Amino acid sequence: MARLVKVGAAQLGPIQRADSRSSVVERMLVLMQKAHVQDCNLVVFPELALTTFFPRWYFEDTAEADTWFESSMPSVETQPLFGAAKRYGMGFHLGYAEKVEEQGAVHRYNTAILVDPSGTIVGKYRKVHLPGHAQFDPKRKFQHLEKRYFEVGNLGFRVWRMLGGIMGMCICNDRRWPETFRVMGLQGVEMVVLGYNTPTTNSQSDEPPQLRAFHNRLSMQAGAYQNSSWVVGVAKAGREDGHELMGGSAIVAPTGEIVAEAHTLEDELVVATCDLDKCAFGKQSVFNFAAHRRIEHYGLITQQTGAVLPE
Ligand code: ING
Repeated sequence: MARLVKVGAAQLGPIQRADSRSSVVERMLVLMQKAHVQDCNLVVFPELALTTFFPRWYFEDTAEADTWFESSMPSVETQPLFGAAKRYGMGFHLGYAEKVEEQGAVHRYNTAILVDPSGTIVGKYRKVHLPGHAQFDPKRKFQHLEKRYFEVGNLGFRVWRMLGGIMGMCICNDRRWPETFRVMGLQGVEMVVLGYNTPTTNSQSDEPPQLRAFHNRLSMQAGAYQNSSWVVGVAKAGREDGHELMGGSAIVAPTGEIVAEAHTLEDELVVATCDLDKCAFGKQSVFNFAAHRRIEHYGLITQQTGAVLPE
């Protein structure tokens, strides 16, 4: 019996600074309803899906950025998403800015959760690879201040049994680092879901947009192929207060092939039926880790952070 998961990659168009969470949740509920009509088992929303991509804005007092964070999940504004999941019997993945008190101190993370079809949060992930910078950088065409507003995630790269398979999560820049997928691959992951907010242009160079779109696909396709896992990458896209974010939401098969892709920069549901059993051949052959990996030669990967050049 094939283990099928019908996935709805729920790309969001732009969210302006002035847009309320409730207005965004309304848009998300429309996408969940569309997914329900198509019998999806899982809906995947982007990174920081409830608000504009606020790390583009510099706040001298970082407490001013707290308006973009969620202090509870579900919250009053997001509760309808959990209700819809339960009503439809459909799981979902949501990215949001998390403000939490732990060990007697307040922490702020770029977070994502996995919610099962009963509307229960079954997994949480906090973004490990924070791109950009912590201080205002006048040399950049625009700011990317994730290192200012978020701490490095402290939950690692875990997997969870859900929807009959082994699910994993990461967030945006994480997809560019092979370690992200490999750590989940070493736990048998069969579907990695991730959201992203990726500027169409580079704040430090004249990198052409089509090259950045290529890197987006390359990162997700490589992660999928090299770990024989499905990968679902979902954009927040379009022009937010004058700043362009790329689209390109995609569902990638364990072979590395893109099976469905967004074609707009708006709210768009991209649907594919993913057979989790398609992961098995790669895991038993070319990427049979137990048979082929040689960890005695991989030491530098965890012993060294930056590159050390030869004499
Ligand atoms: N955004 C971008 C991303 O990794 C980036 C930042 C773009 C870094 C291109 C390097 C190259 O997709 C987030 N939110 O991580």
